[in-house]
Amino acid sequence: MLNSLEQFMAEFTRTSPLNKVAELSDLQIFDVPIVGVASADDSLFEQLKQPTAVGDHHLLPQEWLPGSTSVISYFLPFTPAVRHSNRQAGLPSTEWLYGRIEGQTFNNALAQAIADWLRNQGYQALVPALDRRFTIINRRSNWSERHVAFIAGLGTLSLNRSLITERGSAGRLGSVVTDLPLKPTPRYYKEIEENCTHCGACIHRCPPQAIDETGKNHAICSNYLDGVLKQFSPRYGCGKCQTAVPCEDRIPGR
Ligand code: B12
Ligand code: SF4
Ligand code: SF4
Repeated sequence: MLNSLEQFMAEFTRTSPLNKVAELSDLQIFDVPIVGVASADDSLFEQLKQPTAVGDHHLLPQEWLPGSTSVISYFLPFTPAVRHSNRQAGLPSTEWLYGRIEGQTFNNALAQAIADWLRNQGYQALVPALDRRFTIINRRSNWSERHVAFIAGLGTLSLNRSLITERGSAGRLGSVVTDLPLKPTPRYYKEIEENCTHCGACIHRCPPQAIDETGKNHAICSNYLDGVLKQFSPRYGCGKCQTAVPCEDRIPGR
């Protein structure tokens, strides 16, 4: 069943007009996603309620969808055209700005299409990011896609807090909770930041110097993004810490 779903997701990504930007010569935003599965009963979901992880408001899969058994998480890698355009220093490239805004519209459509596909097979499905209960409190959401992807075997966090997958960190994440029973993806890592070499390249890429050897200051990053929004509204973004770095499109050192 997972194979058929992955094929559906790949086809949707290849053919959806939402994954193209007409005003940028039909630029394709994302490559085909990689997919991981977590058991809805994985004890790590409970751990995310700790204040040091995400917080008490982070909902369990069963709180989103009673009776759920699996969480399907995916990473949509940006195409080389989007990634390479953002390798210059300073302001985000036009392609990256579209990747953030139009890219998220496509990401939402993909998540919705997965949920519809599952319902057509007779299963229940829910997209937390599109649910009316979804909220963000002090820059901490009640469904953190990076933490969910970590549990689903897709990759680990990093010095700058991005998730690093086997396709790198430059891309976007999404997930669907379902009562379809699926085999969980084994986690090939043990540590929270295992895929990051702590090389420090992202420290020097960050325009407002939000990153240092100890991690990333979300407030500095967020304030900088607010400034970018003022300049490029309705688009914004930055992602310099995810481009022209060794973890842009791979797990560094592998
Ligand atoms: C709020 C938010 C922001 C805030 C805060 C960012 C953050 N990292 O938390 C601001 C505005 C600064 C921001 C910036 C950006 N964002 Co943002 N953001 C979000 C959002 C909506 C929620 C994030 C959240 O809940 N954070 C929770 C806090 C607690 O996370 P944390 O501090 O990193 O967590 C630490 C602790 O949990 C600790 N820990 C302690 N105990 C334990 C135990 C376990 C088991 C684990 C796993 C961890 C753990 O480890 C973590 C690292 O130290 C998500 C979408 C979503 N619903 O998830 C997107 C998201 C994180 N953003 C994303 C992106 C792409 C960006 C930007 C690049 C902007 C852009 N598009 O140009 C930048 C920079 C990203 C970066 N380097 O972090 C992507 C990330 C993709 C990736 N590869 O990781 C996401 C997932 C959106 C998406 N749908 O794809 N973002
Ligand atoms: S650039 Fe280096 S230090 Fe920064 S997240 Fe990537 S691997 Fe880690
Ligand atoms: S998104 Fe930009 S401002 Fe935020 S941490 Fe990355 S490089 Fe710095």
